[in-house]
Amino acid sequence: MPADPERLRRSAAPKVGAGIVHLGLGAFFRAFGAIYIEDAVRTSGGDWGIIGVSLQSAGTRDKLAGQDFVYNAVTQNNDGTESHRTVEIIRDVLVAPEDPEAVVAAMADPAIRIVSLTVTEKGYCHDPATGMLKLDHPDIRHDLSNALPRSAPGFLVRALQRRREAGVPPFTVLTCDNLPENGKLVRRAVIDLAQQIDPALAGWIGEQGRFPSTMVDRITPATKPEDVASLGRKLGYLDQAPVMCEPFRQWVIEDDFVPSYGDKARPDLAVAGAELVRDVTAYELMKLRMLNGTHSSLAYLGYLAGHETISDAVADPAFARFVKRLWREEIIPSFKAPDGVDLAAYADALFERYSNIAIRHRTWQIAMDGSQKLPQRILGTISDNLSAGRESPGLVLAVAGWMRYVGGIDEKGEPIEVKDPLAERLRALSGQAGTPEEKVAALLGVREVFSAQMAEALPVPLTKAYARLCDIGARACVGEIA
Ligand code: CS2
Repeated sequence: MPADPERLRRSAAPKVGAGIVHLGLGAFFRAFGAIYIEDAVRTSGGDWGIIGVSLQSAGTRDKLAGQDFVYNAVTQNNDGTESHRTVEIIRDVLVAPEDPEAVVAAMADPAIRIVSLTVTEKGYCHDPATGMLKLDHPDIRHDLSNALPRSAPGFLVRALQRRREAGVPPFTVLTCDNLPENGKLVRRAVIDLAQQIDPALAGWIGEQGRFPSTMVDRITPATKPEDVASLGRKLGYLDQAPVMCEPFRQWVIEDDFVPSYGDKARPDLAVAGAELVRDVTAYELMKLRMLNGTHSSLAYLGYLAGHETISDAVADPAFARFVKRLWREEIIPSFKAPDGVDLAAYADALFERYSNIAIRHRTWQIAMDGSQKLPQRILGTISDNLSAGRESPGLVLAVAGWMRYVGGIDEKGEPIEVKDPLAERLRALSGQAGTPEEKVAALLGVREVFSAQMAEALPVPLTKAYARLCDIGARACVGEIA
């Protein structure tokens, strides 16, 4: 079936000018931020076209370029029905490794007022346990001595440097990754890096830059070849780069954009359904702990138990009881709800979302990069429970599940393809240790993941959970706790 850009392009409306550069043009942003921004422009106007940047490979650009950067977002409902819409807000896609100068130049263009990011947890080059920029990270070391960067913080700093030299105000940095206080985190990374390059630049960014924190939420599994084929059959032409997503979406944003742009500082996101608030912290905690924390728990334990997707896992009664117990007994008591939010109802809604059988969200996909995810998703909850004298047997089992997973061998003795920036080190640590106690101790020693306090508090319950996992398997362990 051929591609047909003419049919894909929905309207003959004139293209809006670019106002946003987005770093990390993956499926999530195309199913989420791009749609909010397009909806805002449709209703309220503004030059908010998006220039996407792929920081790694040319794959997305190559697919989108052949169809004028237009693609379909397919919403998959639990009853098996689907709807799709075209998204036309992307103006261009740049591939950073091919031409980093073009990326810095695009970000330095005075028409650009926002640089948004979905570069995943590891893209910030920070230490997950402390939140500090890793000055010894290979990409950061490269960016310190080269004007054309590789890392996301490097691109932000070099583009801000160029704007300052040209007398142009900074852009707002709008991070959309699942990290706690994500605005503060990226601000610190940018200022720390700028400080090494030019302290005056760091001062200027600190004073004039804006880094609102955000809470982002929409389940967007990776697009599979069968999704492309099935959409093509429905449309009668090929869209090579559709994105698949659930109906639900929520975007909570701190309303703190670079003031000198006045009412042109951001699109009218509220009209598109985003919530603009003063402080997003409570929403972030809720989402990271309740959604992402249980996602990761289901990912490791579910994968070990042989469940391919989240919906498969929660269709298993033992896992369904387990995840509900996690919310009720361990997660909800650990933090304060955002004003007016009923956490029990939020948990019920999450369970419904997880049960959507049309969304084939693989446990393996969510299991990726666990070393970067565990602290904010699970360990913070365990730590707060410890301080309050509460136990967290379910979350401790999830951490034990991660430890078993990164060992690289599943319950049938088959290899696991572990994707994680620390994968080799984690596997070696686990492999070299003999008994469950030694394995747990070795992995607890990984300071990027576990603080000294956690490493001291967890050996006994974790070793017990890990040994039990080895003895009776993940499904039975989940059943024991649920
Ligand atoms: C998931 C998230 O892959 C993962 O780690 O937990 O991508 C999750 O689907 C989103 O945060 C939902 O908003």
